[in-house]
Amino acid sequence: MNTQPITEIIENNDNFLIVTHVGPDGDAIGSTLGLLNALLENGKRVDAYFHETIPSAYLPLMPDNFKPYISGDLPELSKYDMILCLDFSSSERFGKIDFSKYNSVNIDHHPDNTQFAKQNFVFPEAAATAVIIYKILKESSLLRVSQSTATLLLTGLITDTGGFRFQNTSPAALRSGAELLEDGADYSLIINSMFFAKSANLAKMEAEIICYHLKTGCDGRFAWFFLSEELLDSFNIDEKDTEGLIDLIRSIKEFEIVAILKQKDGGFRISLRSKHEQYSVGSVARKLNGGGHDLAAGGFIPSDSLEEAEKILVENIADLFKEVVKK
Ligand SMILES: [Mn+2]
Repeated sequence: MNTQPITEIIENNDNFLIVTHVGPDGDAIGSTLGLLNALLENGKRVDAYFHETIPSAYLPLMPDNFKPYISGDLPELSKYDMILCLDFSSSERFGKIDFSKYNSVNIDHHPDNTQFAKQNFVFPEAAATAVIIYKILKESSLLRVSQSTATLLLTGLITDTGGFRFQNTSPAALRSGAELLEDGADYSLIINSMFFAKSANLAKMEAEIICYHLKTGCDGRFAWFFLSEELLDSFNIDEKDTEGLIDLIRSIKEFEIVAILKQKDGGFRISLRSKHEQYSVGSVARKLNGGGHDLAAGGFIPSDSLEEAEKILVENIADLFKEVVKK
């Protein structure tokens, strides 16, 4: 993983904009805010942009002085010397901007990255984009990693590895985790904010999902549920606080592949997770207008009918199980 060219870009430029994907997850937020914090602390001019407000679970991890630097409206991109695009594989994950027209740097770990920026640095071997950012900063003699930067970057690493449970938990990932702790990352703050902070309402909604909304197919090897607006409303849950919901069903032994469907933009958005590398949900997602990793991916089925979307999804998963048997 040669990150030296990115270190040089950051050292030799000023006035950055950092952006990440829609529906930001822990790695998107941790790497964006970690890099924002590091650049601010090292005297660079920098803004960050998120499409939506940051999920409330992350607020305890954010330094108080961040607000002025985080924009809710997309700023004029041409006013920045350098745009740093973190943790997203294609410009569609951002919203139809041709980044190649700007001084843009794509820093990502998704294997299906489309190299959409002017300069592209994609490291699929990195467990999280936060690990790449950490290496960029550590290799610089000019940039210092403070405790709050370390906390934000470790948040990205811990969330993208599911608390060091997912297959991307490599020796390098664990080493980066150890080094971030040595740099003063606040481990208990991260763990308490990410894993022990579920609202009672969310816990009740999870119980309702398991009891009444879960469906299974493919001889019980595939499970999914439809997360409707009505369900969210009835428990007073904000959709952006449901990132961990897929693990609710992934944690169940019997299911090898799991999915959540949400109705969006004239169709159904699908989050997919697999427990076994031979069943690549990334390959299913690519057939369903999406993409991602082998074990974690997302797609989209354009349809008004939940029934139809579920039928298409189950057929695709059934094909995946069959293909592997044939091999
Ligand atoms: Mn990531």
